[in-house]
Amino acid sequence: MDTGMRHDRKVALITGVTGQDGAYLAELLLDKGYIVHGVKRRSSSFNTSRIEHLYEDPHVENPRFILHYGDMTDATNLIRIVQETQPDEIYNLAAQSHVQVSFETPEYTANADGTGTLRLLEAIRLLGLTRKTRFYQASTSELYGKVQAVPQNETTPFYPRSPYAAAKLYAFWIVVNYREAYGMHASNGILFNHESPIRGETFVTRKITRAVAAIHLGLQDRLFLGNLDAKRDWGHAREYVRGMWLMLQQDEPEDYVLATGETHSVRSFVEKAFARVGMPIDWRGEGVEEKGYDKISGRCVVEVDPAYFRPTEVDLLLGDPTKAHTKLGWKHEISLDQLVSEMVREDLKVMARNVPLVGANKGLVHA
Ligand code: NDP
Ligand code: GDR
Repeated sequence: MDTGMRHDRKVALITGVTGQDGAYLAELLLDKGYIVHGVKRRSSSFNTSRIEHLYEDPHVENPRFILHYGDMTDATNLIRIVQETQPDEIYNLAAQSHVQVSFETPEYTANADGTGTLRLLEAIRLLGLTRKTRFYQASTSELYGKVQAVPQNETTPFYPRSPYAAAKLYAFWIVVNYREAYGMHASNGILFNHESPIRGETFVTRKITRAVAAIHLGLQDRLFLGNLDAKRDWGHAREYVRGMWLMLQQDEPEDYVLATGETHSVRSFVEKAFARVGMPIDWRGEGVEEKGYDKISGRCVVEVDPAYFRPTEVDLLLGDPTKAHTKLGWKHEISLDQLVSEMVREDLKVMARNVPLVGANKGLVHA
């Protein structure tokens, strides 16, 4: 099968296509007329809910969205997929992407996120595609880790604070090395946190908006969180995938920060989310004793659980996206308030539809 050569359309390969960013990016590229190949993992139950709306029956002639089973830990599999698809652009989004989980699965995280990136770059090189295939690497603001400077831009020193960030640090530099050593068009997008209604349920924003919806509907009593003081630069994923695409359309490969240039605490995100369902939050107590009460009913709805504290935390992320503004013409437009409203609204719809399921899931959101 040589799916890449049958059309004059551009061909893209997305690893991590079943994830938040993979789904938005696949949608964007299909809209732009691309043929999109996606790598998905085999799982014991369906893991394609985010891309179901893009699914095409593989029996139709010349499908434009094609899925391949694969894994970042399997080099021969990646080589075969790259060979079969002959992509013009590869977007490497696949990763064990949860920071806290990386403390529990450090070796796997290094393998998938660090060495996995090397495997893909080697596939391009071994197949003689270094001139044809452009490469996007999902790098991260977690690389900045222990704060060295604020705001953070492309020249701010890295100081990773988790096995996840250390693995992504290797991936960052191996991308730079393949660019310099082999002249590949390979770019790192240093993306600050970006969220959406399809964000993974155990990342803090989605955990909060799901809980707010469930508490509002009487399906859950309270929300347990870790560090309320952590500050993040949160944007909307739909806008960030456009930035990824723009990086690969440039004449020269470079690394870019994508961020909003604003930072907010987890506590402030909680307040904004509860405000959407008419529950103003009153904070009482300090440290692990801190609790959030609904000012109107007086009911406790937020508690701190130290189980969610990380062995080493990233306290403050604030990105400076000036380079992306200037060179890519990329700028975020969706505000944090709009993002929170959209997430709460969508979770209210989901919770209202899945009342029995929500009950069954209580207590399972553990990361
Ligand atoms: P998600 O966790 O939503 O998606 C990760 C994707 O990677 C999923 O499709 C997952 O498959 C897949 N995956 C995980 N392990 C493997 C593996 N071993 N082999 C193949 N596929 C695998 O992440 P996001 O969409 O939020 O993020 C996309 C990328 O961007 C990640 O690399 C992340 O680290 C990085 N990033 C994310 C930011 C954010 O704020 N969202 C910010 C900066 C960087 P499955 O669905 O089967 O689990
Ligand atoms: P992060 O996202 O670690 O920044 O990584 P996450 O939403 O998991 O945490 C953000 C901050 O919130 C604090 N926090 C909690 N986090 C979770 N998950 N659950 C809690 O209960 C909780 N309570 C407080 C965390 O300590 C942290 O400070 C995300 C991922 O998408 C990475 O893949 C990506 O690289 C970075 O964003 C940029």
